Amino acid sequence: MKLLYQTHSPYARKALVFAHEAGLAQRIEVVHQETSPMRRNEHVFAENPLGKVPVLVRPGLPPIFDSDVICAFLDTLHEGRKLIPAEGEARWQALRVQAVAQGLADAGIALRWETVRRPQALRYPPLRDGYAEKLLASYDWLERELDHNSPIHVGHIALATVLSWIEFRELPAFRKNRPQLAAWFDAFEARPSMQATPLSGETHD
Ligand SMILES: N[C@@H](CCC(=O)N[C@@H](CS)C(=O)NCC(=O)O)C(=O)O
Repeated sequence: MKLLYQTHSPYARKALVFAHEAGLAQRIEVVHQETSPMRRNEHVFAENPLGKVPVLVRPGLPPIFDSDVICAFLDTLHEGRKLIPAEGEARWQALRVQAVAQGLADAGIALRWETVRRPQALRYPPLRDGYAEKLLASYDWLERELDHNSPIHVGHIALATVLSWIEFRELPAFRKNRPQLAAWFDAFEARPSMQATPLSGETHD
């Protein structure tokens, strides 16, 4: 299988870290692709009509996107403990943490448009502030609601990869006054799956 990937995408890294945690990384060839809504990438559009990474290209089968769906598919390919719990409250907790992590990535990208990506004259400060507020409220929620001690699940993977990206892009900081979240993240970042997938590179708009 090939993973259309970007070394500075939190979503792509989430899929790859999931593959490492599931013991599937050896079966995946990582292919770097630059994407931006202002820079059409034909290789990516050929597999995903949204023109976004990650995409999992499977031999003889249709490509799979987005990162949530790739993780769900990968979880069917291994015999170990499932990283997306099948039932009960454990399932809903994993999926809601994943939803918050996805929202953090979405809001973080939107915030970057309003701070560094859009030409200065087209930026809109009230929108910037609204996205920053979503980040801060989500950090507070995570400090209260994250299940630090449960076995690793897809929500943890999505969260660690997005928090790492938030620090990489110097978005509003999450550590101050959130000791539990910070300690959990530091421990997760030391895992081999995270160490094997460092972030690098700039966005090309
Ligand atoms: N919901 C998608 C989001 C994917 C996404 O936004 N990827 C970015 C890279 S960080 C992208 O390729 N953006 C290009 C574009 O918006 O055209 C997922 O979870 O995979």
